[in-house]
Amino acid sequence: MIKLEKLIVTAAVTGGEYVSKETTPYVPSTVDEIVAEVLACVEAGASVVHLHAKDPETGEAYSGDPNPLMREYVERIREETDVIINLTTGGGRVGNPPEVWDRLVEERCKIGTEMMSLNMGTMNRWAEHPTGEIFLNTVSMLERWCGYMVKHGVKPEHEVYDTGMINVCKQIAVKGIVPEPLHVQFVMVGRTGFLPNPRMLQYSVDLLPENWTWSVCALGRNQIPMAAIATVLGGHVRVGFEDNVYLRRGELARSNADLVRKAVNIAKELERPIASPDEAREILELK
Ligand code: KMH
Ligand code: ZN
Repeated sequence: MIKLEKLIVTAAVTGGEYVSKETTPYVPSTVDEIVAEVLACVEAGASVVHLHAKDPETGEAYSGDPNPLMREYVERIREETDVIINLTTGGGRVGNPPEVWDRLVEERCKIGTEMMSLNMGTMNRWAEHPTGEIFLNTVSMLERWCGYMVKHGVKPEHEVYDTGMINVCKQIAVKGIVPEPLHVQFVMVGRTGFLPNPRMLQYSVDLLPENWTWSVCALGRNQIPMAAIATVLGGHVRVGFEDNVYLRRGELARSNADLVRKAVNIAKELERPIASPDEAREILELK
């Protein structure tokens, strides 16, 4: 039986280290641009927005302490809308050595975000990245960061790139570090992670405990097709510039809201209703 729970659409509007004005001139970069883009995505049907801190001039990942900028995003967005905010922990590391990451993450838990991404394992990077060729997310880091999030009432969004990371999520749950049900996002990046295809998704969903919620984030031209499959299977979806800047082959999307509209229109054709931010809070059991 396909669960017809309302669909949570997440818009990853800013992108991290891989998205700048070089990638697309449409990436929101100043506080005003980011707030406007968030409002456009909410209008289009997004109930969660995922944010990284951006250099206002270049649209590159902000280098230095990202928390003051993220606090400004949160405060400005809160003045305008009740969308769920989901701040990154994978980004925000440029110019910040590992020994300060714990402090930055714990501080970030206290600036009003309801969710934060948490990458459930260390990975090789295939593309040039300002923080080097290893994406460091050790188990001890994850356990500490989950602790901060639980302490400050922030729901982790467990970013899972392969089936091994599903086991890490289960360990986190078994050890009582994060209360169940967990929320998992299958990040179908190809390369060193999940191949973006229906069989891989179904196999991975079947490995999750029944009551956990899950979402799909796929890159480039796979973003919308995998969102469609997740919509049919009863999962939730993430779209937006962080993972894909194209509206269709060869045409840049002028706004993240265009990508939100694509996902929403597919859901409507499939008669899968769209969750409001408050309905999403209920589904995700946000405090
Ligand atoms: N960049 C995405 C594939 C994070 O920001 O911590 C996953 C992500 C992780 O958004
Ligand atoms: Zn991110």
